[in-house]
Amino acid sequence: MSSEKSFYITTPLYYANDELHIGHAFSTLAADIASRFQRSMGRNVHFLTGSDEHGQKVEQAAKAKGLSPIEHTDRLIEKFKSLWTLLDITYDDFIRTTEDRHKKVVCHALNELWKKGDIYEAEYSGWYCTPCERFWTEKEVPEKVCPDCKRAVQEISEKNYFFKMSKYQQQLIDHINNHPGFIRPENRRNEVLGFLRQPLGDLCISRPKARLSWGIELPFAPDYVTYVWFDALTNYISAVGYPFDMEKFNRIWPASCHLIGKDILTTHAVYWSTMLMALGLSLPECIFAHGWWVTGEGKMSKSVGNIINPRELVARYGLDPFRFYLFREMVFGMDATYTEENFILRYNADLANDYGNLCQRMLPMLIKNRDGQFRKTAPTLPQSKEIAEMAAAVKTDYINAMENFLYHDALKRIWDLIQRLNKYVDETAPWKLAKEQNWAVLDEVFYTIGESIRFVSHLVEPFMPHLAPEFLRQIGCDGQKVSISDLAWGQLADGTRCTEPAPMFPRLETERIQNLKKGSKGEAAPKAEKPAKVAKTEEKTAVISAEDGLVSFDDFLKTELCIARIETAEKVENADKLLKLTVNIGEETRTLVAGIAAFYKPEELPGRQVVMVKNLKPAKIRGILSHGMILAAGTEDGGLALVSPDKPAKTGIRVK
Ligand code: ME8
Repeated sequence: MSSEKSFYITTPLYYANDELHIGHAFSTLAADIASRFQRSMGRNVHFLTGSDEHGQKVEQAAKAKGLSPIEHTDRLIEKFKSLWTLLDITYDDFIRTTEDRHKKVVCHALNELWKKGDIYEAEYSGWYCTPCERFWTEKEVPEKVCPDCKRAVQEISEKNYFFKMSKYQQQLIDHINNHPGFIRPENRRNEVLGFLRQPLGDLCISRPKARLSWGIELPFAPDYVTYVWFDALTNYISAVGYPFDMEKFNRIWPASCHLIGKDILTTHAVYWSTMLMALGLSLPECIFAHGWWVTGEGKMSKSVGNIINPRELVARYGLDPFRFYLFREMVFGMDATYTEENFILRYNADLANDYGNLCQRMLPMLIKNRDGQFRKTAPTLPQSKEIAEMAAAVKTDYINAMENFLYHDALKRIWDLIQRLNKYVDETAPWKLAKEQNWAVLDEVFYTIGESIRFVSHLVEPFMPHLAPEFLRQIGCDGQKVSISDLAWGQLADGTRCTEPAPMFPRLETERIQNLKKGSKGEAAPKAEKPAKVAKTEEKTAVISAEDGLVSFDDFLKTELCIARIETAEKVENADKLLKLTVNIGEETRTLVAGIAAFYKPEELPGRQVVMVKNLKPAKIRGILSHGMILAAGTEDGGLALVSPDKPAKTGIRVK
């Protein structure tokens, strides 16, 4: 076994209270994609996932089904694992918090902190939220509802055990400041630093058995069980040998990345980090908190009834398109809105048209004219040289993006190459070259295309582990394994013979989109439903205001409007009214600053289509080069409504 430090990646341990949905699938797929990528770079990978099985939520779910908690979790865990098999998740270990190997480490950690005086006993009264299993202070709950889940909280007074979290506050702040990559993305890092500006309280880590019995007993107080978060977080070390197999532990720990959703950032960045400090262990290299998948009704949750079931999507569209879609659509770190229409549009555009079509168009022509053989030639056409150079640049950008969990950027760069390649086919017109029997140039064109398909397929494999090898098979590189770090232009061997292409991504019927729309609850209705009045917003540079008097028709035509799709949105520092947006307008991505922060939260915006003025001179706003304006109008009630198409339009298309 190699003694090299492993790339150790973890997912959250999902609560074993209910079945999993695409949000959970997304986190686990993200860890799977990172693992596959790192393995292809030649690193040892340790990928951990599992289940969080103690606590009130699980106890209540079991009770509702008339089962004991362990009967309930045993059943549910089979479903978790079968979903991971369906999604082809290549995890190395699955830890359950009910396993002995975990429980004894939790007891060890509790004992260590107790002996050290970092856990103490005290009378406590506070406001308790049962579903979230946490206490709030008087000040935090002025309305007596939980700030997280909005349900009623109850006042409870009891003796409990506390972890001296406050003792590590400054050490944690210093660590975050000294390790810029520790909490990612940057907005989450700022959020944690903001949270740490307030004095940090101590953490109640016990629950009296009288109230909750389903948990790990405190080794020094048998009437209590451990708080579910203290229990669950410890999994990241209990699963890799701490403290009983330190040889293994030292090979794997610290984690390269705890991949989590933004909902559990505080527990990881603050509770877990201070627990590790108290135990004298190193902190993970990175905690990456991604955004949420939301639907028209907000974050997915059982109680809202807007759950998207990953099994259904895989059954309908296939595993690889499902994996691809989630990471192409979401800017990792931001929220994204799931709609099936969007899925179909993406599938048809990126997979059926761009990637799938290349083989479909080219390979029959290669078989007909050149006996299916790629003949290796040095690039002579300027476009062939450009593509060879672009492939190398895309690989560098891709590796950089993947090392930093920027999946969206990685896929975007691959698709830049695919789109360039489709253009190359149009420019070089191989069908004409064949007619003219210009074999030398035709061979060069086919080689460039074949080599690019090979290149792209290797890069895309972590996302599409089944279809990418199928593309390789079709171009005659069946079973080819190349470490991404070794991937280089020109490795497609002379004389490689392609096979008859099989359709890879049959176009999805747009009829289904029509049906979805008819059946939909007006999701695609215009956003500006309230009667809009023309209003001037304060940041005139950022949001266009239509109050500047009359213009001639010719003047109006000078303004080029287009459909822009918002990719990311974030607050502009020290500017309450401004949001920095990146928008996709088809052939390019633009950055612009919009004065809409008082009306829209950044997380509500990604995925929305808006109308944008395209041909506006760029302007610097708060140091950011803003290139474009989005249209909005004031509403009767003093709000602001963004102008959007009333059904999904082609991104980038001119508005006439
Ligand atoms: O919090 N979009 O478990 P959990 C994206 N047991 N990701 C989502 C999502 C959504 N709509 N919904 C859920 C717990 N997730 C604890 C964790 S860790 C030691 C203990 C993903 O079952 C995301 O990763 O509520 C989120 O953080 C996690 O599921 C919450 O899973």
